[in-house]
Amino acid sequence: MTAVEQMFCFQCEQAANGKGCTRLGVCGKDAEVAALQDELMEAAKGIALYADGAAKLGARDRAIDVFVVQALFTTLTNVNFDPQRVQEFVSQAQTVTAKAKAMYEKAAKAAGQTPQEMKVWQPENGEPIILRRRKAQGDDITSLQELLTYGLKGMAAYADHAQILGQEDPAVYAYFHHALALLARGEASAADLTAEALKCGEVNIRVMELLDAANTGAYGHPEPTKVRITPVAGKCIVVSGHDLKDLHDLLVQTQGKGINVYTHGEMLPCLAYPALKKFKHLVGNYGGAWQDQAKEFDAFPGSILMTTNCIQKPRDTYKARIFTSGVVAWPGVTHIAAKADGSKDFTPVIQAALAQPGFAADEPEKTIMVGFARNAVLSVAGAVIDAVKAGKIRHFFLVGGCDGAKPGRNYYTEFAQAVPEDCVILTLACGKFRFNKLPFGDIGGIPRLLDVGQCNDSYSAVVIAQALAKAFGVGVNDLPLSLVLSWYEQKACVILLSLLSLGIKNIRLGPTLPAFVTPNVLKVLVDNFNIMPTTTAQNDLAAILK
Ligand code: FSO
Ligand code: SF4
Repeated sequence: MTAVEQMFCFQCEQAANGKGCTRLGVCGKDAEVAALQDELMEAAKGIALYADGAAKLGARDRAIDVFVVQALFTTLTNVNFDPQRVQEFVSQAQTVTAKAKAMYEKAAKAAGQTPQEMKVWQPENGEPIILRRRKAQGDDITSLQELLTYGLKGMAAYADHAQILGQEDPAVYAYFHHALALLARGEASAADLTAEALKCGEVNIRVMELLDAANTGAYGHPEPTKVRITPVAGKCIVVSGHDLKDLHDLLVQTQGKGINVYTHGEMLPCLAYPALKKFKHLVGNYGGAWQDQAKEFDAFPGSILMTTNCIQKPRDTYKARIFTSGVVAWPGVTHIAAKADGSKDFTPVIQAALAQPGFAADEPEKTIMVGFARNAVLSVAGAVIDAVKAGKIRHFFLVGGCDGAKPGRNYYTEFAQAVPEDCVILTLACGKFRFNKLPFGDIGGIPRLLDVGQCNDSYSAVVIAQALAKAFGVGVNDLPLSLVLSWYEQKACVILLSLLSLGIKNIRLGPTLPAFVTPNVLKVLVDNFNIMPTTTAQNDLAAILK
């Protein structure tokens, strides 16, 4: 490390030079926030040591559980860029540590045990923590530690969304503490860390199930829905991120105010939920994936609500009319905080929308179909299975995952376009904006492009694959189904771990392999799961259909 390397972060696909961000994150995260996030991660591990000890003695505290999850979510890519907000978490962590320690000691005494001294692994010099661990423990161990860490961060995002809507499982929180405590001790071997990363993927399936229950329980099962993707005349608010409750509560608060609400990015699938689409002023989707937001928000004549990742540095042109909620934050951007009862007052967002001109006129109507989550797809499973048996559907492709700014991501557009006409594409997450406005037609009434939902709806895709496997009496790996995934941040990491934990093989992953995966760790993934980096759309398609 040179003197100018003030930070080190390689947790996302944008890691500078495919190695790591060392001065300023490509995402915009600066060295101050990077250091605070590192500190927060270490603090969360310290809390987890006590919470894990307590959990083994049957004691837990929900407030501690939720804090740890939100601390992890705060450190996810493109979530919290505000040093003040991250510092608040770090300061709060001290109180939570003391609380967790007291809980553990009380539980130990009640069990007639002498409380153990909990020692967080403490590196010795002042470099960014990942570099220190690399020197102390080697690249491969650090790589596996980070694989598990990013799995936990991604899982935390899903767990937080689920708990906001009342779906929690103490066993999931206990697992967070267990895995973080294992990282805190810093003693696990490569084999143990590999096994733990797969375990994290397995636990994440439970978390995704909770999230699915949370969303469908609150807003009904998504149903196939034709949605407008062009603006209509009038005042407007656009909602981005992944949080369904924020959208719902904003729709309630904007009712009768003459404001149209649009989804953006990963909020697009919200237009298919019965209890959300019933609001007539939820008029459609505006724009595409997260990396185009600066241009799109600039041109949006209303206010903007960012409910989760992926926020980018707001331009001055819209900084005063963009708002954050949940764990998202950007310095100088107004944050809509939750009150003690969890409710949020979106008045500032509404006032900002009313102060803007809105769209002057309707643009010509264009629509796309959304809403092919598990309930909708499985309700026509009979027709799908018949079409496969009759040879009308040759193959299924799950082309899903995150979008990003790199030119190599055109692969996914080219791939989707090259998929033969007798094949069906399932898609989810924000990568679909590369192709979801293209015409794909249908096979005997079954649309060739089925939008399963957000990355947060990956559970739906797993359930669909498992149901098809059951119907055909084969394993998921034996289905005529290929997974072609794009990754960007840590939610994609944990989805990948979940798929591996289910034994799913032959996944193609792009646009580049993670910087934090060393050649030795990659070899383990290739040897056990035959993970393949994407090459060219034509080559990969030909290899799959051979
Ligand atoms: Fe995309 Fe961003 Fe949903 Fe991610 S908006 S990249 S995997 O945060 O969460 O798919
Ligand atoms: Fe770099 Fe990604 Fe880390 Fe941001 S999150 S600092 S872009 S590796």
